[in-house]
Amino acid sequence: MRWMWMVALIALMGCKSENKAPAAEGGTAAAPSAEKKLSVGFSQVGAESAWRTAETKSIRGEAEKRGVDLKFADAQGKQAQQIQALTSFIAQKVDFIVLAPVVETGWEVVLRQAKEANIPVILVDRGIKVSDDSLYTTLIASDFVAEGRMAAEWLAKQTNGKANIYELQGSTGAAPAIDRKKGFEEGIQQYPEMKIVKSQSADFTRAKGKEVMEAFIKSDRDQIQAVYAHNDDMALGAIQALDEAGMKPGEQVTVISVDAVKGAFEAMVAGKLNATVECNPLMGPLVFDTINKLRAGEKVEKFIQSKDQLFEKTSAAQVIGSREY
Ligand code: GYE
Repeated sequence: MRWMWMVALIALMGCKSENKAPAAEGGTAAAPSAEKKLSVGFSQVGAESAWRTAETKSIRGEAEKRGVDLKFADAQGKQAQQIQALTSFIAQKVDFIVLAPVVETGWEVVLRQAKEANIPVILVDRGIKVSDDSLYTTLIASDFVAEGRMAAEWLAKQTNGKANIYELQGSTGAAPAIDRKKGFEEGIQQYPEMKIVKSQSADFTRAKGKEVMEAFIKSDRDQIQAVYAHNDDMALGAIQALDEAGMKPGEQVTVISVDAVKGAFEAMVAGKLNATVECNPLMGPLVFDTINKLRAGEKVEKFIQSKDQLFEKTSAAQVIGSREY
């Protein structure tokens, strides 16, 4: 009988040492012990768009599926609330932090605290600017510059390289707004008759998209030939404004945006949106696969890029049924 206790004890000692992986150093991470549920703190930007709510649903749904103790915090678009959430996650000694950073800068202090607490930080969908990139483990996102370029190339073909463009920018200081603008401007550079006549932030929301477009129509009605919106929600607001002004969006005015949410496909089927560049929000499986790799002590890429494609209204009716978000 006594020898049986001995075997159990040795086995227990064996599995204990197995769980302790090397400390966080950018590409790998400490693993929580076997009996403790994996705890993850997720700081989300807010719920400003259909895209954002799809991302939240994907990450929360996957956490539930995998039995993860997910602590979720919605920052309502405010960086201060995200910093508060991260500080609380650190105090709660979570195993991992998942952060969708509302803006690019201002994260050094809190990320240094997470690093000192040996908690790896995974960035989702938006990048940050830091002096020391070991302050986060990896970024899982799309290439926003490439999205902007894709939109520009499509619009150049559609308008034979000649258009007065009105741009609806995303939230000021946010990586997708900065990079989608940069990529688009690079893409139209070679077309001297493609001009961004006016450009203004509409905060990635439908309501602001409508408001800013109404102001563009009031001041420049007859000049408006094309609208480039950094996300579908703003484009849908702009389409409403153009419709109410009797300006036939999708025909008289060419409208292109980014995200490829369901609402955009409905607008394309209705002929009011011409094209949208996909940006996949269904990050849940990739986030937790990456966490599992890190728990197993595996290295992961610093940038894990999701692939995007452009959808046009000509094929929207065939595609809409298969869209997941
Ligand atoms: O395009 C937009 C959301 O960060 C990629 O944020 C995301 C963007 C997305 O508000 O709809």
